[in-house]
Amino acid sequence: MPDARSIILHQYETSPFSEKIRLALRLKNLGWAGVEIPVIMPKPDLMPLTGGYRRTPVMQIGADIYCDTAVILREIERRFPMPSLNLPGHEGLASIVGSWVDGRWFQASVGVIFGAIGDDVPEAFKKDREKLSGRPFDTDAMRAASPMLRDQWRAQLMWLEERLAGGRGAGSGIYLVGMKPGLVDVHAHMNIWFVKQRVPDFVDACFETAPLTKAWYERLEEVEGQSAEMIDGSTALEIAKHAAPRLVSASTAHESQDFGPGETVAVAPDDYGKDWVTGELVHADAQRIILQRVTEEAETLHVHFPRSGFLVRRA
Ligand SMILES: N[C@@H](CCC(=O)N[C@@H](CS)C(=O)NCC(=O)O)C(=O)O
Repeated sequence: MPDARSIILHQYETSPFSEKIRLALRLKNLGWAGVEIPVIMPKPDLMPLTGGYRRTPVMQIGADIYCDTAVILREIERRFPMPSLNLPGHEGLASIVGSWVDGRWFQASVGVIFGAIGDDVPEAFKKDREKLSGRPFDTDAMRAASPMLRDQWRAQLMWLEERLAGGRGAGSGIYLVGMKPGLVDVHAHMNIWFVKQRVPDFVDACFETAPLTKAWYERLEEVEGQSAEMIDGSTALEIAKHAAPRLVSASTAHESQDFGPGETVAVAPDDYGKDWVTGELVHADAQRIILQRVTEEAETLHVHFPRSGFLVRRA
């Protein structure tokens, strides 16, 4: 049974961003608990924890709630540093690669997948994603754009092939940076996994001209790690309720908008699913913002967001 120190990942099986975290947990051989959350809204057990952030995954450790894979990976590395995934050569570079794969390559992946299977997608899913993105879920347009998106997708896959083939000096090896898997590999794996789940023939065809990437991907897939203990959302809420957030020094130094600790602010993603989460500012630095929220269901929580990709305003 998980406790206040356990990693609880609110996720769903088919979510590529969740798979990014699951791969990191496998590589670090960490035990974790999982809550299978709904693929579409409503998410009644998640909302009390996040205060309105609906995207997937969310990590919980006791009464600390981590929204977005960038802040989740940072926290996993901070709390469980050994074995490290932030190996020499991965520092900083991993976040740069993460930003690329979460943005441009993910958008191409979505187009490739729904261009292929869009007609089989349930109506409720389409409606939910239209609301999330603020754009029509137009399967005809996706099918029409599919050949071009496939080319774009393969072009990005070939960047990995070039990296694996290139440079025989320091830093070259069987992973993207050297001889051991690290955070750069964790990020780069996500879209291949995502498309392979839904359109495996296309990925296999791309692999024919990317043998090093195929071997690299298969090496990562062989890592077993620990299996999750699945719990339900109400158990996760109980764990949060009986835990206290980790102590953190109140600090908002160098804030360009002059926020002070204790001020009420709101945070939202800047791309899609722009749901504002309101709370009392506890801490803000260049990479992270932490809001305190007092809730009926889980008492006091600290909700963590990354800075890049998020907007912050006075509430
Ligand atoms: N920047 C976010 C992106 C997360 C994201 O877009 N996840 C997808 C699923 S893999 C999502 O939230 N879809 C809508 C949903 O699950 O409600 C992160 O890195 O965690």
